[in-house]
Amino acid sequence: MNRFFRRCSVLKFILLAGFIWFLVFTILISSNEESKLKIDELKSKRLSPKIRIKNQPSFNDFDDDFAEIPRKLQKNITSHIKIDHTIIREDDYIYLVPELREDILNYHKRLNLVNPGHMGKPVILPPVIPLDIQEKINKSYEIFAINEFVSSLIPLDRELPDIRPKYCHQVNYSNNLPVTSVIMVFHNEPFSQIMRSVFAVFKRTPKNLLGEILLVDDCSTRDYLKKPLEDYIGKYPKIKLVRSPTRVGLIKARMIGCVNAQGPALVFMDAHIEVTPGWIQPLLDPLAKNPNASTIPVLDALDPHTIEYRYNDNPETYMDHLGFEWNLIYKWKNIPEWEKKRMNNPCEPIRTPTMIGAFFVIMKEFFEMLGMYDPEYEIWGAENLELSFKVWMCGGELYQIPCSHAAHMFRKKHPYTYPKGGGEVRRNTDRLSEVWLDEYQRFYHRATNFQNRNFGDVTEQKKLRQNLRCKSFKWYIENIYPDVSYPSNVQDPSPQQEKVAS
Ligand SMILES: [Mn+2]
Repeated sequence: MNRFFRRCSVLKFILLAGFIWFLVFTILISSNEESKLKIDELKSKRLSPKIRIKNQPSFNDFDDDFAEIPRKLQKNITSHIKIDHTIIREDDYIYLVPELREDILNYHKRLNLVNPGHMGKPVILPPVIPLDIQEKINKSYEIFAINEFVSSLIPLDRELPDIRPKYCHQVNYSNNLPVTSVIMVFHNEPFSQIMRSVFAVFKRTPKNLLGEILLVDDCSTRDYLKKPLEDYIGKYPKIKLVRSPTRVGLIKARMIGCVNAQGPALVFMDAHIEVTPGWIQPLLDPLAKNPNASTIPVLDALDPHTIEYRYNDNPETYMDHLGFEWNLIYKWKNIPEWEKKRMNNPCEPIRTPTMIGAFFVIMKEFFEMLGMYDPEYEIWGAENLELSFKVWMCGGELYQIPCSHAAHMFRKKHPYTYPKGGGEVRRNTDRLSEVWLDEYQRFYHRATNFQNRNFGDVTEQKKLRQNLRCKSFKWYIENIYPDVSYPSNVQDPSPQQEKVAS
């Protein structure tokens, strides 16, 4: 009898276990189906049939690549490449030097190139190019909107000039700089570009300051970003890879990065950026002094055709800072006179009203305290302004650092069509305005013809602002961004508009 019962319970157990397995399996399959559906849905929405073209490139479409190129680089600037550069102490900057593949060396020979891209110089191809190579170049533009073929010819850890102003070499930074997690989000970007961003960090970050490089894959579909990437970065224990199983966009992918990062400092940078010698210490120094500070470097540009590192080293014009216009899109601005007066020398951190989206540094704890980003923001846009307002209004400071330089790839075109026809950016700025602009919202409404657009629920964000006891937008405008420009027909935007920042 006893044995019978035991058998019975064994049978029950087997049946139950089987059932649970079946349940788990079904749930797994259906959730997978669901995520597939979402991606398909997104894909099908992305291009309306009218503009669907053959070989439609898949870009890092949440990104700011179509954003404005800094004004200092819009002018017809020729680059001045200096030869001298900081000597890298080997014991401080340890990384495995990436080797040039046999086929790459072969292209160098065929195209008569010697150390292409060295010191940030443009790669100039001969006037006559063999047909098979021309085809590769054409394909590069088709797929990536940059000359990825040329990019792949340049060593992944190429040398770059030290373009810091002279004064920067004499600055003593805190010897208590925080260890950093560098977070790079990518979606279907070229291998050479991602890895050159990674190696620039490796090569120019003292090993005691670099905790990890966290690559966040926002659901890339290209094969070279799957196992080949894993095999490649397997040699580098400091590189970690997190993959999002569904496409979540830059904003959420960065939050995934933050959650997975060790910190205590976080560097968020696009996966198409090259940092130059001495980049990190001046960015971390203000954070060592005030953990509620956030910093951005001076942003130079990578040329999409020649992969040249382009910069402006004229001390009169090489700095711009960032503001915004009333449609809540950011705008490069001249540094106001009072800010120049406040500084003791031209290389001090400059207070900037807003930050660039491509690159910033913040303490993990502060970023989390600010609620990271509004998680309802979609695709791209407004998140850099949101974080800027939060930093300034909720107890922090935001600085642009003249002694830190990095170049961002500004692509020539942005072929991406937003699933909602661009409505995403507007929806984001609608939310931004509703939560943070207070009585200044009327300028935004006027600038964007706001008439009851639906931007979803912002209760949580308003609650966060209240809980953090953030300052008013009036305070922000008067103290941080008094040089904001108002529409010409506005007589009296704010009674104290004339007040100059303290
Ligand atoms: Mn970018």
